[in-house]
Amino acid sequence: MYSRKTNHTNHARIAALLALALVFAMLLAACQPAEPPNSGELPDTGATDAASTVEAIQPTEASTPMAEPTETEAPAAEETATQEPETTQSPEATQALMGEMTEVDIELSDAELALPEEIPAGIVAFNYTNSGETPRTPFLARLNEGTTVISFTQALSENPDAAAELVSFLGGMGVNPGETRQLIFDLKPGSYVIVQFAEDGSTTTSTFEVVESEQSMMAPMPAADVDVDLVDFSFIMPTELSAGEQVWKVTNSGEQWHEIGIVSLNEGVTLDDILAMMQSQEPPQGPPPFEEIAFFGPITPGETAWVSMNLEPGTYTVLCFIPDSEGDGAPHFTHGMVQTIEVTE
Ligand SMILES: [Cu+2]
Repeated sequence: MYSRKTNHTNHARIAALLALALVFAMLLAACQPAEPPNSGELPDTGATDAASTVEAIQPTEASTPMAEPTETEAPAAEETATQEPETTQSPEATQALMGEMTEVDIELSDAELALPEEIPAGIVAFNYTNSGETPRTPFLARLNEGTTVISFTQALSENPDAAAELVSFLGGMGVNPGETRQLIFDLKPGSYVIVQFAEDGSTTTSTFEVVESEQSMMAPMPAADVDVDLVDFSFIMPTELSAGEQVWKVTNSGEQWHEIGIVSLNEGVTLDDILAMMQSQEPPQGPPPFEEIAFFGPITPGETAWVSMNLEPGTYTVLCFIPDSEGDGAPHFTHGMVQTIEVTE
């Protein structure tokens, strides 16, 4: 099995990953999804044919189960739209032409993020750049109906359990120093927050409004190289992938929140070792059990995101660390939400 060299400087990154898992273990303990799954149905523009794209990249994997487009029968949730007759577009949200997706460049830092006040609804790309010294993970969430930015930030500082019930998470991604990562979402009108958890336990919340815009709603869905369907409890995705820049279309078709942790297990490490490490109260001893390669999540049921991945050739383990909020509270990977993937040139 492919294994990277043990690198003790990875301790901090692994601590950060586990801290995230623990943060969300805390957030989600005994906490059911705050809303019934929203309709995951997205406008069918006919522009995206993910299945044939993947088939073209991996002709031998044509029989791999692919994610089906999510269609739930639940009525679409009431939108918390602030319906304004005129859309005042911030100069920071770049929307070049009619029908093109909006792009927002975001410089990650400890301070509140510089964001446009308003972003047009529809397909929006967030280009996160980390010019700092430490890895960062900005989490995007939509405030549920009746939640204000003030009530959310208050809840976050007083009772994270309560705060988690006030939002729908669209997903965050680990961004290493020097990297720019793109995340694309299909945003409904409403109030949004980007939350960052610092290693000292403090949080930074940055806000923006998504407003209706017929122009941006016409943007087609991005093309995807890989379809990933998150269900309770497994990853429905190809097991053989191509190295290099790939767009993963990630949909949560389950009933619980999910996330994607991509790690390289060190030799001899088992899932039981990772579980024991997560449940241990002791500071980590010895070499870390794995190297964190990439992270995306958490994502609320019914939501879809397009995630830019850039994997080197190798064997990786894909894990969901979110605790089973309906069952025993153990991380989803202990219930089967774990998969080995082979990445080749
Ligand atoms: Cu999960």
